[in-house]
Amino acid sequence: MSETNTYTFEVNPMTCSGCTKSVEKALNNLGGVDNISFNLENKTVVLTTEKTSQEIIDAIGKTGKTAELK
Ligand SMILES: [Cu+2]
Repeated sequence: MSETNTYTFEVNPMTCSGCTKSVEKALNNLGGVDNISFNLENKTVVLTTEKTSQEIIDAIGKTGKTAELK
């Protein structure tokens, strides 16, 4: 079993439910990501994953957004 970690990322731009949907889709396509929870006010996403934080940043980057580990 792989080690899982919980990370918080700030994502920009993230202004509406369309943004969260595209990020969520990218994370689901990546796989190995659970408990995805968005906060639009803080522009953050919290998730649990066996991936590295860099893999998450790269996956979110493919949506044209930037992700920064908090
Ligand atoms: Cu949006």
